[in-house]
Amino acid sequence: MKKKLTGFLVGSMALVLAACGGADDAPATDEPVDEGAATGEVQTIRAGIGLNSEHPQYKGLERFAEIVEENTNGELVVETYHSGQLGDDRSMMEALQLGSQEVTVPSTAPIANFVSEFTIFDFPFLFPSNEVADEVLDGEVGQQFLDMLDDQNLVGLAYWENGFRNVTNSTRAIETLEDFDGLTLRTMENDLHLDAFRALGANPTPMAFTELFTAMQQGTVDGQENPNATIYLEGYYEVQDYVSDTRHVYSPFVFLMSKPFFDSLSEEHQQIVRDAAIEAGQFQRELNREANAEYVNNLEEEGMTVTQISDEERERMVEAVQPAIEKYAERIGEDLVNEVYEAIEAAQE
Ligand code: TK8
Repeated sequence: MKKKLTGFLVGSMALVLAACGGADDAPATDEPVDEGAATGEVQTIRAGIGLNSEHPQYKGLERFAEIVEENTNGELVVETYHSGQLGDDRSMMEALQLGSQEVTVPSTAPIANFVSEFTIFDFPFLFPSNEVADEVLDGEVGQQFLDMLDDQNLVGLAYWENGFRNVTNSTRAIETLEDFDGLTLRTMENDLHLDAFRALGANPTPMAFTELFTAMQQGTVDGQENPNATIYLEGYYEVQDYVSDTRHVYSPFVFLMSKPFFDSLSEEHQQIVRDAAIEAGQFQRELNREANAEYVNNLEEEGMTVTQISDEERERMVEAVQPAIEKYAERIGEDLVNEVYEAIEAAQE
């Protein structure tokens, strides 16, 4: 296990360095609308996220709503909520389990508190590019993880994209491994993120996304880590001075639906919401990649110091987090971990 993981990680590090974003160019498909007889009953889908209405994640949610309402002739109505109006990721997932909310789209990190195998998607430096992530997540391996959600009263319909995460802080530019020393960084509520940032020398503290801006504003934390689109659109440049291009984790979003609600739908409507989540996800991924690539310039214009991480320093970070990765790889199980790594290698051939 140790040899394979180290070998793979160092090997893929070279790919991480060569990684470049790319728009997912899979064309959106326009399923023919089945003019089936309306049952007359209207069911409402309450769809909530933590990011604000400017973020590509919300644009994706609006696209989902359009497709579903059109293809069900209004038999399904989607109410969209943003900025944590319905709660934080964990509380919205619990609401889906209870049936008091129908859709949310969290990052994989908080999902790992419900299905621990999802931790693997937050292994630092796991995915070398957006394209490889798409191929693995949208393939058999990704579906295998979505199937694990059923036991948690959740239905995983599709993977969307949060993106490559970068570190911001208000203390110093992060250019070397040593620059992490002692920084109090907010992390998502995920044990691997805590262990990984401790291994980098930081002082991580888990926190719901909805509390993050205030914590930075009040100096409770020195910094946080998120993709550029979130850093810019949530206005973190108002309370953070430095952003470093660490790209330390590629974060998938998972489009979740309450299983009690999904099971209450007709087979036709189940297929419509599944297809809509996939089609809206392809739209969201494209918007998200454009935003993550573009907004780094906006952050500089807003006064942030943007720092690149050298090949040598990123390699040192990869090595520093290896023990944390191995600890969780043991917990997840060698077979499943190897399946993911082999799918990533196959996607690069
Ligand atoms: C938004 C979160 C956010 C995530 C985080 O609800 O918690 O930092 O990256 O996108 O899911």
